[in-house]
Amino acid sequence: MSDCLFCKIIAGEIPSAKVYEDDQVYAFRDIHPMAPTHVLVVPRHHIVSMAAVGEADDAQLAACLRACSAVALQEGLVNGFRVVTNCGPDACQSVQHLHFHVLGGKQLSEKMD
Ligand code: DGP
Repeated sequence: MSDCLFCKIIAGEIPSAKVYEDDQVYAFRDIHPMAPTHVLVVPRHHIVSMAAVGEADDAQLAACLRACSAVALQEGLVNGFRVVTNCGPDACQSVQHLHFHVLGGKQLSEKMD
């Protein structure tokens, strides 16, 4: 989508700190990190959010989860990590392109809200 921030990052029109990529997924460091490792895993094909994955390709969704695992391994998160995706206004989704936050490198909060 031409007006989507993450589509522009994937296309290289906006710079990003790449961590991982494959044919389905692009992953880069969050601009406002909430943990020592905070990476955004994004499908190359535009999907708005988890609410829209019913329309998405199974291989692409599986690739996102595998990429989260690959990023955690690559970042050395041997003691654990968290994967979060915000969906819609109640969850404070701010970029309307499905993405998974991979967080780790410290003891994360028990709170999930
Ligand atoms: P969410 O609130 O779940 O939609 O997460 C969006 C994330 O995107 C947020 O943690 C900040 C990050 N972000 C926003 N703009 C940019 C950007 O231009 N570059 C990078 N690397 N991250 C961005």
